[in-house]
Amino acid sequence: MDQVSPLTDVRTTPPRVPSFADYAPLSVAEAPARLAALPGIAARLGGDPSAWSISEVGDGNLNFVYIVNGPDGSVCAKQALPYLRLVGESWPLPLSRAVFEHAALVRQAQDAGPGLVPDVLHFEAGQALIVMENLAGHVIWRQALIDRQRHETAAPVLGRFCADTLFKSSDLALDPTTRKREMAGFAANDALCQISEDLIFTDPYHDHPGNDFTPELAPIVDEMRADAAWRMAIQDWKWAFMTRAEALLHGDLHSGSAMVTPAGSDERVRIIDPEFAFYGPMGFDVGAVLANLWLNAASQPGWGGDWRAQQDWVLAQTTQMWDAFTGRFSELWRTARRGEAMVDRVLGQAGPEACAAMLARIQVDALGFAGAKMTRRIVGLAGVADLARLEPPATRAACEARALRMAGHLVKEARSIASVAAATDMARDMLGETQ
Ligand code: SR1
Ligand code: MG
Repeated sequence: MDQVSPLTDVRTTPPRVPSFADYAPLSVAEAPARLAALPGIAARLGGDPSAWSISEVGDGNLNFVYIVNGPDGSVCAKQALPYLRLVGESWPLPLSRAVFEHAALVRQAQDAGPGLVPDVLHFEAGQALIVMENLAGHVIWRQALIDRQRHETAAPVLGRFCADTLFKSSDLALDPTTRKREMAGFAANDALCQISEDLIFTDPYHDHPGNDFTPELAPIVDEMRADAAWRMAIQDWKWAFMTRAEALLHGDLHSGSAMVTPAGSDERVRIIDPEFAFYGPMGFDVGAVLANLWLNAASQPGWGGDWRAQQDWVLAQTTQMWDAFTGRFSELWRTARRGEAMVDRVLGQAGPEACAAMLARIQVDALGFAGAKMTRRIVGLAGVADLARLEPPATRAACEARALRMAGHLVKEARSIASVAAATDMARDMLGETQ
């Protein structure tokens, strides 16, 4: 048997939402004094708090993030706000998302092994505050991809991360009572689930004020909305997202949720920001990684230069990711299947066949969700920089149109695509300049 650590020890207490009666948002001015009062943080930073440098660096859509540097070290303090940073106070959002993010980080650290998610140094539930190690020297993978840096390990690491975290939080690995308590605990992250339900599966498909697409794309968006098969398929994927509580998902596993050190022999990959964590279909996280690679591949003609070579490299990462996922999932199936689903006392010799069948189902889901996620980033609120930064708009729209057509094929035809490699071949055909 695989020497995995006991799978239930970080799961004795499902996430619970505390009172936020004493919540007070951090500010650059107040943060040193408040952080100095936290156990271990002052010692890690060293020196006098008045000498610490602090900057707010959050570039995500939801939260404030402070980097604090002292003479002996640095930390990253992430605090949820009672609203969505991207939009402002007119879009309230519960502070409880920090509780689910912390709970997910703890579980991922155990399930995926050391060094893949940031170490949590301090968690203050009532302040919606997570103090973590500062990932100095890392950059967001999305930016690295835009800069055409080639991190050979990022996609395989993400594939393995998905296998470890999804398998080990599911009924394949956990006892049924623990799994159900976990699912119930994370079900209270409903506000963030609803963001995904709206932004991914609903808003892009009708005239919603939050949508944000390149005006030149309007005729293709109209075509999409007129396509009954597309509308029915996306609602089927929404149904799957809302009802199939298979495993604890990261929930927002795009290329902006991974950080990398400079490409090369000792490159490192970290997975961050699981505030959308909840129990959902395994293929959702896998599909998110595929989608963001395909979106970057779609942007390549727009960035010019030797775009074909870079597109080929990016496309190769999708099969690398999938192969790493299936390889590790199959290994865990053989060595760490201690749950009450898919038991050998019933499967007998059919275990490997059952594993292949489950991976085939996850593949279908991953392809369908990938199409859904590509569409939302092109048509809906919160686009991706890979495409959004392309100029002029006509160039951007050409790349986005190709990506949207591919997305439609994935959403509608996921069941008839033979493999991730076949989808990648389709991407090579559909995302080239001549289409
Ligand atoms: C309204 S928040 C927009 C998006 O940012 C996050 O990264 C999630 O993907 C969310 O849908
Ligand atoms: Mg995020």
